[in-house]
Amino acid sequence: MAELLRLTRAELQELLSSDLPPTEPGRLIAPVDGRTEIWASGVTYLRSRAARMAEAAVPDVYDRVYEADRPELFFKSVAWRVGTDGDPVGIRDDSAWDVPEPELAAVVNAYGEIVAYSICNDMSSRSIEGENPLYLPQAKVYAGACAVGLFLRPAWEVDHGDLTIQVSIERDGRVVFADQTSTDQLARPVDTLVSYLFRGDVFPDGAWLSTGTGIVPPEEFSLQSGDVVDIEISGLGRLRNPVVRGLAHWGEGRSL
Ligand code: DO4
Ligand code: MG
Repeated sequence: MAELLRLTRAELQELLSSDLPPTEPGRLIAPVDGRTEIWASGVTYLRSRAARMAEAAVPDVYDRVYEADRPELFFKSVAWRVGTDGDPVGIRDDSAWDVPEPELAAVVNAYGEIVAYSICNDMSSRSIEGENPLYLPQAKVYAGACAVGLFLRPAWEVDHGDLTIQVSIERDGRVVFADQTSTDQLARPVDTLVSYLFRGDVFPDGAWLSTGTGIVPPEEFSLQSGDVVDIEISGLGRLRNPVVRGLAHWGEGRSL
């Protein structure tokens, strides 16, 4: 994947139009490798602004960033930590309030061109982020905090401004939360988010930029160990992950 993200969009388009070698049977792993980084955007939907202002001890930072020219962008994961469909996602032992964030992800090459779209689950601790915005990295970056779709759809095949994002959370075989939104509710153009990411940094193996959540469960809801998070984005497929609490399940050398 990193090699593909070192191509220009035109080169990739040409490559994908030719006959590709057949894939070998085997377990599919997350389509992120090498020096490719995962970044995320925040407070790009009204729903996210409202939920964060409600939970936060310092609410006005969310209001300000929603209105500002400069978006909130934060580092989410290096490649080796990223999970994919079927892998567990984590909730922290020291967190009391946890949610998935089902998001459209833009996959960007080394030249800053969007070449594909996929799904990202930006798992988040609301209790840690809500206590103090300076705790954001601990709320967002931990074992099992990031899972992405197994498949990428070439950007030229997708109308990314009109995709339905759905999530359901199952507990003991029952759906305990379900909701949906559309990317037409995204307050900022995706290419503007990408251009801010590339303003002050270089990504020799490209980057994924998750575009923020438009779905936040109600305040009384928190994920539990054993839940299953199921995210679907129209045209981009599905990402299903069981939830585990703490580090006990994350064995050494295991793909996260
Ligand atoms: O401001 C904190 C993170 C916001 C976020 O992850 C989102 O809006 O999706
Ligand atoms: Mg998010």
